[in-house]
Amino acid sequence: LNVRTPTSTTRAQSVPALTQDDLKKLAADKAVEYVKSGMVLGLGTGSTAAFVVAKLGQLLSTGQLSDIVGIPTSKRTEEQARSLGIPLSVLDDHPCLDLAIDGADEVDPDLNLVKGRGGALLREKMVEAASDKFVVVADETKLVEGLGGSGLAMPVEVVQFCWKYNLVRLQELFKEEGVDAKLRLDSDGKPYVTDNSNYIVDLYFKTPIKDAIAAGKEISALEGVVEHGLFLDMATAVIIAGTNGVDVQTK
Ligand code: ABF
Repeated sequence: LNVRTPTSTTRAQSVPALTQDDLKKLAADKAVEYVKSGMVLGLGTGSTAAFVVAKLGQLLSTGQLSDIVGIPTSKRTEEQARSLGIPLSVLDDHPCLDLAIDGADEVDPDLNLVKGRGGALLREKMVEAASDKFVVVADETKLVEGLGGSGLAMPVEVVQFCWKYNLVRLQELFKEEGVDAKLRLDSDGKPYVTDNSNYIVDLYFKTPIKDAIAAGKEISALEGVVEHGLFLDMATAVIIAGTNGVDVQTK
């Protein structure tokens, strides 16, 4: 696995040919090593984060972990955690978290992220911003040289009211870079509705975003935008599982 100049890197042994799910599970298992009994934990959303939640449930059931409280970042994660007997709470009651663990859609060399293709970006950002440490779990397909560079969506959560007005404004904002803005649809072809009853406009950049900090500020400044999927300077560690092993990159 080629790792781009992280501030610090540790390497585990290499592993034989594994599926993408195997890699996600490897990253998840490594992340759970950061969890200690008594912690208040942010529980991420998505298939990699689901492996984390499953492992936490297993450790609780065997008594290897106790007294943790989970703050789920989506209704899906809440259901999974509840089914595993993980005690749950909300930010209102636990505004300071010890640790959050979540997946990502893109990870750049400075550990900045695109998140939210799973649709849970608002709750993820709220929970992860409130966490003392935020550990990202991903497989190596998520590595990019620049955010927006994967050709896949960078989501923006918008209020339903006049969503098209905001879609056009988002498209205008990135006229120079070249972007396709599309309303996210669910499997029935209806607008996808988030856990917070909003819509999502997905931005498909033709080239990586030149200045992600500026882009984030400009998107946030649009009235009717609720949150965007740029998670900048938030991750304290990124655990990347690849065909050559597991890398832990820290800031
Ligand atoms: C969440 O799940 C999201 O922020 C991101 O969109 C997605 C990653 O999913 P997966 O782990 O299934 O690739 O972490």
